[in-house]
Amino acid sequence: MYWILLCFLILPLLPFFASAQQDQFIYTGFAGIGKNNNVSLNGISEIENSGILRLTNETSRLIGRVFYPRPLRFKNSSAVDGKVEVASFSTSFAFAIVPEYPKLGGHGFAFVLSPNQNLTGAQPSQYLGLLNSSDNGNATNHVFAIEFDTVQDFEFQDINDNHVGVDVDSLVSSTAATASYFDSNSGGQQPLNLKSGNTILAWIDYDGKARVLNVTLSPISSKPTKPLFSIPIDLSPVIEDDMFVGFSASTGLLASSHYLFGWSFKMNGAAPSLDLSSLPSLPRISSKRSHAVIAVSASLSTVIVFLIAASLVAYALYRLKTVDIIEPWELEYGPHRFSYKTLHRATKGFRDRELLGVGGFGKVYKGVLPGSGSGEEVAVKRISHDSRQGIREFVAEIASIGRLRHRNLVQLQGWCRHRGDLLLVYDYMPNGSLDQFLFAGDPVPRTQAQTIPLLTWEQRFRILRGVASALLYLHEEWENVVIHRDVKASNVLLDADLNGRLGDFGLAKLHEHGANPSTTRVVGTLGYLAPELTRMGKATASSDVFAFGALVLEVVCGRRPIEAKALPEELVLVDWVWGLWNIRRWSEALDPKLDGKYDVEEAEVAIKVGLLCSQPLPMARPTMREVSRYLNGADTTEVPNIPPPPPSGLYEYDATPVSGMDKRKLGFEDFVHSYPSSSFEKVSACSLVSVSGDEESLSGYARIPLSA
Ligand SMILES: *[C@@H]1O[C@H](CO)[C@@H](O)[C@H](O)[C@H]1NC(C)=O
Ligand SMILES: *[C@@H]1O[C@H](CO)[C@@H](O)[C@H](O)[C@H]1NC(C)=O
Ligand SMILES: *[C@@H]1O[C@H](CO)[C@@H](O)[C@H](O)[C@H]1NC(C)=O
Ligand SMILES: *[C@@H]1O[C@H](CO)[C@@H](O)[C@H](O)[C@H]1NC(C)=O
Ligand SMILES: *[C@@H]1O[C@H](CO)[C@@H](O)[C@H](O)[C@H]1NC(C)=O
Ligand SMILES: *[C@@H]1O[C@H](CO)[C@@H](O)[C@H](O)[C@H]1NC(C)=O
Ligand SMILES: *[C@@H]1O[C@H](CO)[C@@H](O)[C@H](O)[C@H]1NC(C)=O
Ligand SMILES: CC(=O)N[C@H]1CO[C@H](CO)[C@@H](O)[C@@H]1O
Repeated sequence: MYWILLCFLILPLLPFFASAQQDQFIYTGFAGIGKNNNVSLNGISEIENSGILRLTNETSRLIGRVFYPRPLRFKNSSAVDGKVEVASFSTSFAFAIVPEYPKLGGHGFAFVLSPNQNLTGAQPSQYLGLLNSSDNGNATNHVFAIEFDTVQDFEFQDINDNHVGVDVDSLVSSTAATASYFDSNSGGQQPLNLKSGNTILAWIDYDGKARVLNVTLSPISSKPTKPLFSIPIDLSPVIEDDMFVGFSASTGLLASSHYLFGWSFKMNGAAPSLDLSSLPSLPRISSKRSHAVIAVSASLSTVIVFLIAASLVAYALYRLKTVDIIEPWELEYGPHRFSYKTLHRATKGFRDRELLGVGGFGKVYKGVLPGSGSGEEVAVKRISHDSRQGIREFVAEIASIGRLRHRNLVQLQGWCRHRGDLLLVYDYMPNGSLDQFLFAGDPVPRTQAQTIPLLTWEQRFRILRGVASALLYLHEEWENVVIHRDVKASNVLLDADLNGRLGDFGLAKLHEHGANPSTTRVVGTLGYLAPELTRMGKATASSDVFAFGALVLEVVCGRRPIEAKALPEELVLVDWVWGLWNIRRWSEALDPKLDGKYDVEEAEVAIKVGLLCSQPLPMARPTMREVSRYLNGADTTEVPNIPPPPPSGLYEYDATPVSGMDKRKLGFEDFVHSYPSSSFEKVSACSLVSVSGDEESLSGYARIPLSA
């Protein structure tokens, strides 16, 4: 017993090397490893005192790598019989990804085999420090990687923002799978969140004879019996005789800290296994589990199974007894109340086929209200509310919102409370959301986006006027001031005549009241968030104006407020347009898809309004009343002159606009970071929707027609 322990203690402390043919090494933590002798660090990677190897921190657009310092021999091209076979190899490592903002990774890391350690010319962000835009996909790269990618890049046809992919000389993965692991207890694949901040073990095994590559993940030390994927692949064309092995990670506009806790590798054999309990771990994650705990938990699990069974029975009884419990106070808001049964039937039991979209606030289903002749089409939004506390305020708020009426608002017809869920019934908008139309030509998986026609200039301008008048109504024309808080293209829905209608108004406010009243949450979407909002967290009419400005520019330019695929790499739309305005070349900012067919005066007014609304100082921005007047007048001389771009030279046309974003982000970061880590989850639970290249993670939903 003890000698086993002793081996565990002594052996893994230092890497050891067997014969040249059977290269193998194991790092159980990286403490005391000579930086240049035993591993090569490059980029910003660093070994922390705790023995954790940090590939990147949360600074934007950086690359961090680590390599085993000597190349390993993978094949022998000069073998006599001409049969060039890649040696089998196997590796195992423990990693964690801690994103700067919960749920928004940036960008991921990869296990890599490369002919050299410096990967010259490689870019950060979506390129993961492996390749760049000009050499991506070129077979001369000889770069083989398994990516652990936390951002969905449509450019590379990524399947989602939580996947593992096989990259052969290209960031377009030849095989990709959503991160998950095989759980032998349940006998099925369990989902795994790469950017959860928890330690994850990965195994990569290549059988050179059978030419089969296996990739396996697990949150615990023991290797699952089934890999995540097992694919036939011949690595001989991509692998050169001598290759370096290591890891490369990168950050983009959004960033994550990427950590490695241990790494083992072996040629022609299974890599020595890593034991999570003997590896260093991040301070807030207590992964240490003594054997005693496991023994106790075994017996505990029996108890838990019993408890679950008991509560299932109780739940079943509860269900039998009642479907709808109406509390007295709910009757106060009577007229708008639908019964759960009605909505359940209207949406055919909330089945997935009726799903119109998934947004920050919940799922939206299409429904047909029973009764009335042909049946009225509605959109039903289902919002889960974690605590029953506060649901009364929720409903009061909803009931008052239900009294808002404006031709450019998506009408709320009624509501229903069912246990912890709130169901909101809206008019059905047959033409889906505005962003779907604006970005119709972009490659979009899983929709028939190609069939969506482009919006003409007249349609765009009318939509902008409509949204402006809806916001004016919310801000000034109703009995109370209503702040929308989440103005963005995916919240602008189009009715049958392609009029713009603002949806989701008031909901953001409900989400700012957390279960814990002492915390508020940032609600909004990066790129539309006014700088003061990210600092103070207090939404005002002028933060809505800021978001409207971002929307105007988006509609006029046909680009997202923050775009990863543009210019050098990332484009902050307002910086770019402001730069062009300043040098009197604003017409270049107009959506090229319009093909020059637009009204010059209207376009100039729109751009001016967009910029006026985007001013960093809230006081400087116009009110919605002024905005409405400018748009309706469509007379550019009536719109005030645009001040020069905000100082510090952030808005030059030619310069990479990233530094501008950093400034903006700083405020955001301060805000988010000023909360205890427990409230991070809450922030993420609402609609901190990400930015463009990065945004794809969530904008996928916006492309299915998202009504109400
Ligand atoms: C690290 O490298 C140095 C020089 O190559 C070598 O002497 C030393 O034994 C290595 N340390 C370990 C732990 O392998
Ligand atoms: C990340 O690392 C870089 C380079 O080591 C450093 O300049 C930067 O301040 C670090 N950022 C954070 C947030 O620690
Ligand atoms: C490669 O193969 C040739 C022919 O079999 C042999 O002479 C040579 O030693 C091998 N080289 C290495 C490095 O194994
Ligand atoms: C890249 O690395 C190789 C060795 O791996 C070295 O010979 C070469 O000089 C390096 N190039 C640059 C530009 O650092
Ligand atoms: C891409 O990398 C190659 C080297 O692999 C380099 O020659 C080229 O200049 C790089 N291109 C860009 C746009 O950085
Ligand atoms: C691949 O790279 C090589 C050398 O860098 C270059 O000559 C060739 O044109 C590139 N091929 C493609 C398809 O880009
Ligand atoms: C890869 O996975 C398959 C299927 O589980 C298994 O039969 C095979 O032995 C594995 N190969 C390696 C090299 O681990
Ligand atoms: C452009 C577009 O898709 N228009 C559609 C909007 O919705 C109406 C009613 O469903 C359709 O008739 C239009 O074709």
